Amino acid sequence: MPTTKSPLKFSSALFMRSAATLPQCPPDIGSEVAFAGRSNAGKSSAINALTGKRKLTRISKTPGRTRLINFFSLSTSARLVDLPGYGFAKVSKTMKEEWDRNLADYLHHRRSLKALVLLMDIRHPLRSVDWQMLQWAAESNLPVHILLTKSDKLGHGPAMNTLQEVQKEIRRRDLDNISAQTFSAHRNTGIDELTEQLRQWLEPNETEPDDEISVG
Ligand SMILES: Nc1nc2c(ncn2[C@@H]2O[C@H](COP(=O)(O)OP(=O)(O)OP(=O)(O)O)[C@@H](O)[C@H]2O)c(=O)[nH]1
Ligand SMILES: [Mg+2]
Repeated sequence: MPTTKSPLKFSSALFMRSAATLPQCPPDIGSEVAFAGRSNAGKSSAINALTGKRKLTRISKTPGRTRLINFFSLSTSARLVDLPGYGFAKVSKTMKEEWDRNLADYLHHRRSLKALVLLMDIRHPLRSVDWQMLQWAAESNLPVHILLTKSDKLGHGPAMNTLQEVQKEIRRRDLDNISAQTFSAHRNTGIDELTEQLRQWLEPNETEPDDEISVG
């Protein structure tokens, strides 16, 4: 069967649709990677920086801007997903509970979800909700790539120290399949590393042998 040999082009990302609930999501086939994290962490900004499209997904100074699950297609079978921020408290309790329920529903039941990019403001990494997400991902065998965002807010030295601290803390908790990097959407730093990780997750495996190797 022919496989796509050309690498995924993030600049050709197209908005597909927004969904409030799981049944409104696009068909659950192919592969997708979701950008998750506390409200205001920089999820939408990271997707815009990655795709080089400043207006692909909405950014605001008002936390809670992304209220729906937004899907972007990269190819016929690969998608990026911009999730609403979790832990956002400035809406009514009922509304917050409804968002959290829909988000949990997506995370637990979406079969094409292959991995998470978990974003944390580099000045406030590893809050309790982030640990909950990391714990849940580990239990669900979902790999996670952490972006320590807004790294432009710290100098290079302090940013690297924070990265090392985060890596150390993750090793201490014995969680597998978690990687981390620093990132700045404003300075466009860390994009190559993120692109590389997403390609590994989203591109079809081209190394599968055509012929069966007989053993014995
Ligand atoms: N300094 C700096 N600010 C950033 C960076 N990335 C995002 N921001 C700012 O952080 C705020 C939130 O960014 P968003 O991308 O909307 O964050 P989000 O995680 O999508 O937020 P929700 O949709 O509310 O969950 C905006 O004011 C951005 O301009 C960055 O790399 N550097
Ligand atoms: Mg957003």
